[in-house]
Amino acid sequence: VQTNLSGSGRSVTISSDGPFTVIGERINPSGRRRLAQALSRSEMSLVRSYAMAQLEAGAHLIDVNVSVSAVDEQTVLPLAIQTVAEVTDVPLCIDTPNERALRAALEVCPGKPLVNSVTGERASLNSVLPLVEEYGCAVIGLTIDDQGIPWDARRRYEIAERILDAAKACGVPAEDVVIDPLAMVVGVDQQAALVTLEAIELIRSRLGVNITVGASNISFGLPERSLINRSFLTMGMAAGLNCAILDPLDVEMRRAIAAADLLLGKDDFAVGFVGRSRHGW
Ligand code: THG
Repeated sequence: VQTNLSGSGRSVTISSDGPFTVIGERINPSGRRRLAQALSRSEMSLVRSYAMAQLEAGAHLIDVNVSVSAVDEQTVLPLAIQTVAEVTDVPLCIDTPNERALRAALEVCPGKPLVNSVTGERASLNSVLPLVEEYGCAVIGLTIDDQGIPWDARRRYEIAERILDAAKACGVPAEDVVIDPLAMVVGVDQQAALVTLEAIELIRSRLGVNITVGASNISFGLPERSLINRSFLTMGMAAGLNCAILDPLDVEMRRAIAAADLLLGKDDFAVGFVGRSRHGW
C-alpha cells in the first residue's frame, strides 16, 4: 500500500516498493537541554535550524515534538509546526500525546501531515482517530493497549489489527495508518529487537500496511549507538520495515539505508546508491 503525504510544497509516498522513508527525529527536547530551554521560552531559532539541517541531509518528513515539562504544548506545538513549515516544504510528522495540542497543530499545518500517534488504548482511539478523519491526514498506530506494551510479537500484531479496524470504522483507510510495532531498549531487555523484528514480519505479511519505528530508541544507554541503530534498521528493512524516525544527520545511517535499499531491490540499476556515493551521501 501507499501512504501519500504532503507538505507545503512536496509530496512523499511511504510504500513497500519504493525506497525507504526517513522521518527526521531531531526536533525533540528529550536529551537536548538547549532545545528544551529554547522551547520553554517559545524561542524557535533552534527549531528552524534543525529543520533546515535535516532537510539538507535528505529527510523526507520532519517529526516535530516539543513535549517537555516546562512547555505548554498547546501553544508551542503549533508555533513549532508553523516555524518548520516556513523553512521546509516536506510533510510534517506531528508528535504529541496531547489531544488539544494536536488539534491546534492540525489547524496550522499545511498539506497532509502524519499524526504521531494513536495507540490501541480506548481513550486514544476515541480521541485521535476522529481528528485524523476530520483533517484528512494519516496516522502512526503504536502497538500499545490498555494493558501496556505486550512483550510478544503476536499480541503487538493483534493490537495493530484492532487499530486498523477502529480506523476503518472512523472513515480512515488502512493506507493512511502506518503501524509502529515499537522498538524498545535492547540494553534493558535482550529480546527487545527480536520481538520488534518478529512483529514487523507478522504485520507486513498479514496486514500489508506500511510500518515505521523509532530507530534510536533501541540503543539508549549503550555505547556505539549509531552502529546499533543502523544494524537494527537494516534487519528491520529486510523484515518489511519501510519507514523510520531517526537522525538524518548520521551519515553512517544514511549509507546503511542506501545499501539496504539496493540489496532489497528498491533501487533500480543502483541509480540512488551510485548517485549518493558520488555526491558524498
Ligand atoms: N515511535 C514513534 N514516535 C517516536 C518514537 C517512537 N517519537 C519520539 C521517539 N520515539 C523518536 N525520537 C527520538 C528522538 C531523539 C532520540 C531518540 C528518539 C535520542 N536523543 C538523544 C538522547 O536522548 O540521548 C539526544 C540527542 C543526541 O545526542 O543525538 O536518542 O518510537 N512513532
